[in-house]
Amino acid sequence: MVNLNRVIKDIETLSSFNATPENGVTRLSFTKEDKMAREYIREQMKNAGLKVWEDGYSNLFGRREGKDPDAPVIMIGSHFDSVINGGAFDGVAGLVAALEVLRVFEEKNIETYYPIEVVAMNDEEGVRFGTGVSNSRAMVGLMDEEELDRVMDRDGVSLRKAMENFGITPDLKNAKRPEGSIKAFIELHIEQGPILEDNDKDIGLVETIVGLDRYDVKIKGKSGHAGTTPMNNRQDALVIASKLILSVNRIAKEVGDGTVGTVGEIQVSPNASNVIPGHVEFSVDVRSTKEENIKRVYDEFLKEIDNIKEEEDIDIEITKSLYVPPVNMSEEIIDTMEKISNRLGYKYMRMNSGAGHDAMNMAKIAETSMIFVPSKNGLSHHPDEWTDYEDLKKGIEVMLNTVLELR
Ligand code: HGY
Ligand code: MN
Ligand code: MN
Repeated sequence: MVNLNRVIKDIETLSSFNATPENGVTRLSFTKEDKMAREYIREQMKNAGLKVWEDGYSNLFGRREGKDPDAPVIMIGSHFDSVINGGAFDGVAGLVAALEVLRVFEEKNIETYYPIEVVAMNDEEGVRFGTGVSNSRAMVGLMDEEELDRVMDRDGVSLRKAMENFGITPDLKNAKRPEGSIKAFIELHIEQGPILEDNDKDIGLVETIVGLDRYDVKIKGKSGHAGTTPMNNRQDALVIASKLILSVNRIAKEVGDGTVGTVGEIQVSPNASNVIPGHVEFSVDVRSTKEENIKRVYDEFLKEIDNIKEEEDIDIEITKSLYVPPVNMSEEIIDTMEKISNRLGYKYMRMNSGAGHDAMNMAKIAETSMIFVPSKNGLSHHPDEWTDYEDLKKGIEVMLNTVLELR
């Protein structure tokens, strides 16, 4: 029933709304690429006969009524923002899958009991403002007015200003979904790792999504002349940052148990080859399926900072930018998807998600589950990110049948 040509056209068209066509996909939140993608998605929702609107955080919805218009909704969808120089499938594959499910229902005249809403989210990666999974946090009431003014992009534009410049008046009250209004949230997503491919499986049924702890570290040293300043008289912010960055890597390995720690973003100023770096700011991203592991990394990292402060005359500030605990998916829906995968003859496995997703917030207010489809060579957040369309089709069939069978 799934029309793969429509799916391919959507994915290829959305990847063209891109700030770096020469190097992967870059589509950050509330940018012109966001606007172009959003208009395309809105048009596809309208063509599918859906009622279309945006909420107070700019989540874009397409709704198809069911037998009982007052019943809670089954929400399906994903995000369409990207990282910098990322791939064409992260988020978009799940959004297009959800669109295709509703197009099939429309053309086959399939009536569901529950109303179904496709949601298109534009701030999951959090690359522009250094946060993440913002759309789902707005829906579950974990965004507040203070954050809209506090978080800034690299040009110092606040999230609120960016939304207003984009033509949106943020209304978090409107974006927060009433208790009990969502029966289930199902998100199809590329696995972004090698497990399905290594185990020759078609479908991944996610049991637990890792907890995600993100913090920013600011180091204030003293800039100076690279040639005339003696080595024993320096407050080199980049040397201190380097020690701390290496400690993130060491501590995550020491904690082990699948814990990961990454420093992916760094800014050095004045960032000139003949000037001692006076100021450095970098991100820390820590994940584990166990909260205690995430806490251990943070505690050990704080000790590292204290040791350095004792030895060096330097100012080090650490601020939390995002924390989402590990979350388990709905056993009931996983069970349904296992039966459907068996019936369709698809090889599946239960697994955890090392990537964060909006599903980890939606699980706070609805029965939530994720369907993974294989990533070629386990690659993601990379221009060569790829999922074979026949594999994606299997994931969409599982999603379609799950939506039909949810009671
Ligand atoms: O960072 C993540 O895990 C996701 O891709 N946003
Ligand atoms: Mn994603
Ligand atoms: Mn991603």
